[in-house]
Amino acid sequence: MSKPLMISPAVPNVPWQEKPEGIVNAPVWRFKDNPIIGRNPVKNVARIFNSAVMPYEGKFIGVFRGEQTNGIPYIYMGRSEDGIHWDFEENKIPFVDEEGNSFMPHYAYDPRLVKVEDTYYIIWCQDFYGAAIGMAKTTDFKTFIRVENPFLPFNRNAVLFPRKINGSFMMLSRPSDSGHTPFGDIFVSESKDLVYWGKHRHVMGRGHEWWESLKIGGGAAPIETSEGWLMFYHGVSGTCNGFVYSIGGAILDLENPSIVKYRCENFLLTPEEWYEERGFVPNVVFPCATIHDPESGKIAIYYGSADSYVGLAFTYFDEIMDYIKENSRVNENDTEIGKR
Ligand code: BMA
Repeated sequence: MSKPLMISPAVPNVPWQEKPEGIVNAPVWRFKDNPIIGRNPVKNVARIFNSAVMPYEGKFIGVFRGEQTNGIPYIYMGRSEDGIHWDFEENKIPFVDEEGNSFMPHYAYDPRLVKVEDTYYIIWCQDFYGAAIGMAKTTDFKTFIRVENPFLPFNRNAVLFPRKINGSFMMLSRPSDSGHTPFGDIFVSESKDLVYWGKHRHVMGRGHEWWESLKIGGGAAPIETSEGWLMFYHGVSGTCNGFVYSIGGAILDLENPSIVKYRCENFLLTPEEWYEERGFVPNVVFPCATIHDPESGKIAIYYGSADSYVGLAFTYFDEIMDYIKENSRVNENDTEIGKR
């Protein structure tokens, strides 16, 4: 069988550290200098976590969930030369409406950042009479124009695919409640114009496996490959001491991403290190972005840890594809088209 190919622009400077000796049977390893973003990283922000980054003009740019010292989350911009050391803007991203008037959400968290064609989209969770998906677009990271809220409340964990599929924007999301949501599956919706969304389809249900048996949600923007969309997502287990968030991996059908081709039954990363187990919310690893390069096969995964820090983990494309396929266990409702 021929090797799968990653289909995305070259990024020769993916932040990187080789796999340490002694890590056996685990395709994802942590950066040894984690966390890469510590507490009180910028004026009036106590913690940055659950944030998304991407390559930009030979360097890196990102949108960061900053928990302000008044406890309210908002989105801040950051820039980096190497994807590891970040400088943040002191001011929140100044969202405007189509007419250029200030249009700030009440709060905003868990941003994802995705480039589709020539435009960068930020997708986050905000208040829309309850938790719902917010969205904005920019072409220059100076003007950020809000796009009208795509979905009804309640919803979280939305992320766009990095290209249109059969002429439509595609977005993953996780319908929820407005609280801590003790349930949740991943769905996909499509739109020709980012205004009207439809053809909502079920992608994946919470798993058989305990680490993702309570709820799951989209994470990083899916990576296009010759075998389907490689998706890093989060899966949650409910324990007697609260939720535990782990990172999972799946491969979705290229033309019909509501069909799951492979789904790894093992978590790829689960809280183990102090910065994942100890913090504002213990036991959380929450992926929001990858930086990846088709030539070297390097994939750097950015994840929030313990709602307090940002961590970085790595994998090789061939290794993660093989691991997901070798350990795949798909449910009946994963492999169906998802329109009942
Ligand atoms: C979810 C979201 C995430 C957070 C997680 C753990 O509901 O709010 O931002 O990381 O809970 O607290």
